Amino acid sequence: MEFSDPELFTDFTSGEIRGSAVDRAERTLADLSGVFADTAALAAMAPRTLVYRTECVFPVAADTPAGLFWGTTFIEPGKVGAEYFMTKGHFHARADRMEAYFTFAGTGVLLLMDRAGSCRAERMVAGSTHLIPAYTAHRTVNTGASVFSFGACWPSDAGHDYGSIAERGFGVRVVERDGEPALVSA
Ligand code: M6P
Ligand code: ZN
Repeated sequence: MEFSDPELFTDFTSGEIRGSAVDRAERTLADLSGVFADTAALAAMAPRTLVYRTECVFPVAADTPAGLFWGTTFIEPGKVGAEYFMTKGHFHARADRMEAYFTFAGTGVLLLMDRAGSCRAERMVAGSTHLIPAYTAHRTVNTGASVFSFGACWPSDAGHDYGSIAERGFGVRVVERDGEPALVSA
């Protein structure tokens, strides 16, 4: 028997994942309609502006029970009006599934919303580790001036429910006020 080399590497300063099976995806402003509050500011921006990208590893098919997915999300610095760039955000389609987030670089906020619409906002800084409970929507926000990156590990049968947030909205937004991030009820 011989030692084998690892198939995947994660650069813990940036979150970049290296390996043959890395799936890359991008979300531009055009992919995020309905996400940002200031539609006039949005209309003045280039629709192809990159908001975030993901590098993910899917070792099993989606919906496989008891498998794990792994990935990094990189959110660009930027705002639409006063509102910082952020992810679409989702509940899990199998809503009882948890997820782990851990920050590599930059500064951000993890917004959490339970099924009753009650919200929390946790600061994310390098090394911060966030165990997202079941039945809890999650969205991440880049509140800094550089790329904000964080890792994620979630069950392969969790799925994404974007529809509930599209219908009900997220109960809190993160905006810049006097040069600082501030929370406002939505
Ligand atoms: C993390 C994980 C992924 C998610 C991604 C972007 O990497 O939670 O499942 O897809 O963030 O978030 P969203 O899907 O809400 O745009
Ligand atoms: Zn999730």
